[in-house]
Amino acid sequence: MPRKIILDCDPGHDDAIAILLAHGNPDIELLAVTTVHGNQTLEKVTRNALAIATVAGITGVPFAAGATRPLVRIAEVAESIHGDSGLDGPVLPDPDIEADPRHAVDLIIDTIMAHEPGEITLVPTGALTNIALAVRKEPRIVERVREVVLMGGGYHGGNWSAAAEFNIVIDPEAAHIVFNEPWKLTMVGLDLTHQALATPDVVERIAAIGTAPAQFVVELLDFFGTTYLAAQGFEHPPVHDPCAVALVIDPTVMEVVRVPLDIELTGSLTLGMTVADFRSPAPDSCTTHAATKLDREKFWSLVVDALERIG
Ligand code: PIR
Ligand code: CA
Repeated sequence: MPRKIILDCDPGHDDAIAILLAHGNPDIELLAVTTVHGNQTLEKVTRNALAIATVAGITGVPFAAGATRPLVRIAEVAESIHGDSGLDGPVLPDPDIEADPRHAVDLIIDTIMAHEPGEITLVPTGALTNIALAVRKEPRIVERVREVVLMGGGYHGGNWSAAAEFNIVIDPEAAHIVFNEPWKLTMVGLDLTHQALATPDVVERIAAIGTAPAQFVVELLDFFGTTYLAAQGFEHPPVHDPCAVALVIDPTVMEVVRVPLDIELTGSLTLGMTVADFRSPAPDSCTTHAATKLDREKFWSLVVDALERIG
């Protein structure tokens, strides 16, 4: 049985690859794609999501726009990394599908409540605003989802401040809500995703596929590599968001530890830090987990295989 997921994202170069991985992998059933402010404005990332659906030939999956800004803070975008469109690099097609008229929060709630308990996995790869709003609007989703596997945070440090990662720090109050609910939650954070570097051999494997979606990914990675070098000094760009999808597909693609996690809301230097308590053993009540070590070969094979299937 394929794993049913809702992908809540802010495309975004790596979000785009996460959508393609979810669509192209036969062990994933993509139930909905929802968008949230983040890498760019909600309007731009939603348009990007629809353009990605067009590139990949995704039909019959609702795409719905969600929160335009964080719960408390002023909206912040990652233009230095993702460019003015949020998905700079390749020429984006005019979308051939329209956004679902429902708000993302309602689509998330309705989809979860219409399925059996334990059926749906939430995969957030952007700020957690939509997920936090959904929890507050319909708290029963917490016991109904199978698990939350998210890209965000990191126990070693940040990329948007010394202590905090972008998806968490742009809406730390939302992250605090999501991390403190008693559902199974796995943080696929920077500790893990900085091992998923798109090195030249990986880009060559993708280029060799020779299809339009694969070429689209090559162009995404080319732009992402340039900005990641200029803005963050990375020789090769880390491809964060598909890592969360990969963990849902294959639990052996990374090592995960059960560890208490919480979100710092008051520190002047540490706002949005995902604080991990590695004093062991974790208490029985602990339902949070953190990804630690990636099997790079398995991961990139999943990405390449999915792109080969999309054709
Ligand atoms: C990536 C992102 C934001 C900022 C930088 N510097 C790099 C986006 C990615 O889409 C990913 O979900 C997460 N936020 C990584 O911090
Ligand atoms: Ca993202």
